[in-house]
Amino acid sequence: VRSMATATRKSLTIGLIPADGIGREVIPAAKDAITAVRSELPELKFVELLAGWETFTRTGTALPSETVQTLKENCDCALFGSVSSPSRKVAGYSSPIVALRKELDLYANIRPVISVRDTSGRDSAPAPSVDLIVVRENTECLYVKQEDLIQTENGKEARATRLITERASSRIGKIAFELAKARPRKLVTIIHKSNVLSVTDGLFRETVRAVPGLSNGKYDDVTIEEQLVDSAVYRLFREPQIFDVMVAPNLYGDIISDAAAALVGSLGVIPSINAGDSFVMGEPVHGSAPDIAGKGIANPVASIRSAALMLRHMGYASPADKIDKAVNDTLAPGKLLTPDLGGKASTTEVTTHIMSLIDA
Ligand code: GGG
Repeated sequence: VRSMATATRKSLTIGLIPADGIGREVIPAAKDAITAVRSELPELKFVELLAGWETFTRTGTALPSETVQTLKENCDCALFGSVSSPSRKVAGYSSPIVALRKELDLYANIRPVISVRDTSGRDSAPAPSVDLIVVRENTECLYVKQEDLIQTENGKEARATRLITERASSRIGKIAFELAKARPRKLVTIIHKSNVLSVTDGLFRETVRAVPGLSNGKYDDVTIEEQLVDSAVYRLFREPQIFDVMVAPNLYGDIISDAAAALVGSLGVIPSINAGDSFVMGEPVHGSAPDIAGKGIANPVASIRSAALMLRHMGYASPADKIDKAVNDTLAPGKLLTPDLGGKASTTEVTTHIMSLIDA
């Protein structure tokens, strides 16, 4: 979306936060991919940082202040792996990724979903080609996590605050229009449910719709459409090719991007960046996958692509292109795939192959 000044940078310090589960297997692969394109980057420095459920169980905090301080003071960007937050409330625990996005004001979660090849396995009905970006607001909605549980005469009652502000909706809207402007189809679809949530989603919808009018004609060539979130999911599965840039409040964006991943074979190939005005953090969309953690079969592609997306966002387009090309050339023949894509390859085999193509 925007390039952070690259010309003057003499070194690039990248915070690595593998966190939990397969994050520890795929973030090293992303580090290797960045290292493989080092000749096109300033001097690289990597800093390993702690966060996550395992860190919480050992230290009593899921996001040590040292991690946040190091990111703010010493790092130019970061890569986050995946976190295994428990589904029940645990005293003193709070999701570190949600906290980090807020702490660093990484207000835009940008998730491109692109099909590389037909992974449906059906010769007669190939999967439709998908090329869309989910732009998810990253700091508010239900993720402000203001929840209360009270006891009433009829039993327990739980409430959550859903925060939607004009400021956050406007800045995420700008990101969506900026991305759409640079794409061939130049289409922004606003995802909401303002027929029911007319105040909160109504504000999101109106604010995003108002962005072009406040931009001195900059986005006049971008078409705006809108879809109720339920209908958007239906149409996403029926005719994904109708979408280009989908912009959504936090929770809808989270769900839609996981759903869209099913259209391109696996969550294991979907990258993202968490972007703010002065910092960017790459992050695979997948979670910590405890069922396969430690088995060496996690798909490294989402993390490697997240590294490329992060570099591209910072203005390092050429090394990002090299990484993306090596990933696509690895996936396209369909021969070297991890089990999530129907193959038998290991994390190391896929990573090594991608690296060999970068070096070629
Ligand atoms: N890399 C994405 C990720 O870790 N997803 C799992 C997730 O969203 N977890 C939220 C949490 O555990 O706090």
